[in-house]
This record gives sequence, C-alpha cells and structure tokens, in this order.
Amino acid sequence: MPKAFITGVTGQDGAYLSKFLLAKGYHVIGMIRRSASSDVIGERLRWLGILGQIELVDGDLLDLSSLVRLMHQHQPDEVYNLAAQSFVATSWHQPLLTGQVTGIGAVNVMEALRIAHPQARFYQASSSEMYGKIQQDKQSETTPFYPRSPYAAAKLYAHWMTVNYRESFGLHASAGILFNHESPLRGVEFVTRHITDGVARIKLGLADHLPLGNMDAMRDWGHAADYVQAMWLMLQQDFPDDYVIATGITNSVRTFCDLAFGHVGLNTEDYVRVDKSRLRPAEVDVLLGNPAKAEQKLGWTSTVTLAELAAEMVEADLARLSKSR
Ligand code: NDP
Ligand code: GDR
Repeated sequence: MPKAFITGVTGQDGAYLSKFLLAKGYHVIGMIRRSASSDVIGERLRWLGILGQIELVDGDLLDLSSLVRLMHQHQPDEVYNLAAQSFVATSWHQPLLTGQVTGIGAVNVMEALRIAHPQARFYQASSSEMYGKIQQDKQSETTPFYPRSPYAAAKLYAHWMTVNYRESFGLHASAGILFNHESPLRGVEFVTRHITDGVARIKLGLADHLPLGNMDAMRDWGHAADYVQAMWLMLQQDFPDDYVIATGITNSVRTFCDLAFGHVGLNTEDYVRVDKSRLRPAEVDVLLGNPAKAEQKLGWTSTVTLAELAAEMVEADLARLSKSR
C-alpha cells in the first residue's frame, strides 16, 4: 500500500487530496498542529466522511525536529506540502509569520526529507500569486514572477527552493503553480466562499447585505477536487517538474457575485456594499493561467465551470445554515 504524507491536511486541499488518495488505495498520514480547538480541527475531513480513515500525527512546519522525526518514522512514498499561512490579506498584518510558515516552513519539510528520507517524492504548493503584477497576459511556467504581497514573496522563495533542492540534491521535488481553486470547503475568509455564505444568509433572512472589497479583481477559478488530482499526477512522473494548473478562463469578483446571487434569484446590486477596509495595500488585478503543459504532459484538465462551482457552493451554504438554525 503506497504511503502519502500531507501537511495542511485540515485545509481545503488537504481534505480533497486525502479523499482522492484514499480512493486510490493509499495509506494517508496527515500532519496536524496542536490546537485548543481539537474538536473542530478535522471538520473538513469529517464533512467528506474520511476523518476516521486518516492517520493523524502531531507536527508543525516551524518545528524542523518534528518533521525530521516524522519522515524518519513513517518513510512516506509521497509528501505533499500544503500547509501555509495561505490568506493573502493576513500576510500584510503578519509578514514575518507568513515568511516563516509559508516560505521557510516549506524548506523545513525538504530539509527533513534530505536528512531523513531523500527517496520520497515531494510536492510543493506554489501559487499563481507569484505572478502578481503580471508580466504576460496569460501566465505559464516561463512567465516571470512579480510578487505583490508578503504571502506571494514567501511562496516564491519556497518555489525557488523547491527547484534548488531538485537541482542541487536530486530530490524528486515538483511544484504545482496552482491558480485559485474553490469548493464548499473553502475557508470563509476567501472571496468566493465569503460571497456564497453571504448569499445564503441573505436568502435565508439572516443578513441584509454583503460587504466586499475590489469587485473588479479577476481570477482564474477552478474546483479544488479537480486540482488535487494534478498534484498526484505530478508525483507519478519519472522526472520532477513545475506545472501551471488553471482553467484558462478569467472572471471578475462581480461575475462570481452575479452567478451566486443569480442562483437564488437575487440581484448583486441590491445587496453588495463596498467596504474600503477590504481593499488590499497592493492588488493583483488579474490572473489567467495557461495549463497547456499540464494538459499535454499530465493529461490533466479542469472539468467544472464557474457557474457549476458557484451553484455547488451556494447550495452547500444554504444546507449548512439551514441545518444550524
Ligand atoms: P488552507 O488555508 O485551507 O489550509 C492551510 C493548512 O495549513 C491548514 O491545514 C493549516 O492548519 C495548515 N497550517 C498552517 N500553518 C501551519 C503550521 N505552522 N504547521 C502546520 N500546518 C500549518 O489552504 P488551501 O487548502 O486552500 O491551500 C493549500 C496550499 O495551497 C496552501 O499552501 C496555499 O497557500 C496553496 N495554494 C492554494 C490555492 C487555492 O486557491 N486554494 C492556490 C495556490 C496555492 P490549521 O487547520 O491548523 O490552521
Ligand atoms: P487570493 O484569494 O488573494 O487570490 O488568494 P481571495 O479569495 O482572498 O481574493 C481574491 C480577490 O478577491 C478580491 N476581493 C476580496 N477578497 C476577500 N478575501 N474578501 C473580500 O471581501 C473581497 N472583495 C474583493 C481580493 O482583493 C482579490 O483580488 C487565494 C489563496 O487561496 C492563496 O493562498 C492562493 O495562493 C491564491 O488564491 C492563488
């Protein structure tokens, strides 16, 4: 039975990746950090019905000794580093923590592998945010980077260190440059889930408006369940490499609002209020990925349209809120 080790197993992608790997017959080991809220920490895994099927182990990206110990003890075939301080807006408030977790944390995992288990295949969760102030209309693996937040700068450091560990130490280390991907398990602080949660609250009479920041920002949004398959495909290749994972279509926050409000028969203009405190010190105006390499080499494609994604998320939030009322 192949063994996979996932950091960030309690997050959106960790949950979907675990489900995908379990279905493929993997033994999944998920690293969790100690929390006083241990009763809710496995909420996403519980939602997918897989909490009891994963071996949960203690560790922290900031604690190299725990990582070395875990790699030594479990000797996983594949290691997926999904853990990060992943919310861009928070990275301006906590730039040093973001650098330590999102940047150096990734190197801690690679260093643990180099010390204790160099045969493992490694996946690093790189991000389209690294393109930031875009240098090409459509971003591919060869587009120059221009990070616009402490989060993006930290991810770029981790990205280049992944390339370096591959080239210097022969680690089978791949980086997926994933564009935004969403699902009913997306954290409510991110814009799509903030919108679908808000739409559901308004529909159920629990709120009368939805505060938003920059509605003109454009993103290439896909479904998380599709994107975790690409992570696995990268580690099945003979040689490690970097791949852009995206839909190749970009839409504005406003369009996502129209889809979500439209799904329940409401109009965006009647409910959205612009809240200036939600604007960022530096914005990434538009992202649009070119997934041609992943399509050709991995045989991967995105399968969910934005309208389908918005509908699934609104329905899940309506169900959640109705249940908790
Ligand atoms: P989430 O924010 O949902 O999950 C982040 C995970 O990291 C959580 O499990 C969290 O644990 C864990 N974590 C945070 N700090 C530490 C730490 N110090 N030690 C150990 N674990 C820690 O992110 P997503 O699932 O959305 O994203 C997964 C990865 O992919 C992230 O690295 C993100 O930056 C990156 N990415 C995401 C994209 C997206 O659109 N979703 C696109 C491109 C890249 P806890 O539950 O305890 O907080
Ligand atoms: P992003 O995702 O920063 O792209 O990072 P987010 O959903 O937070 O923002 C997308 C865009 O929407 C605009 N926006 C708002 N954003 C939030 N969160 N809340 C609002 O009220 C709001 N109003 C407008 C933002 O300004 C931005 O332009 C995500 C994360 O998952 C990263 O970890 C990952 O690397 C990238 O996607 C790819």
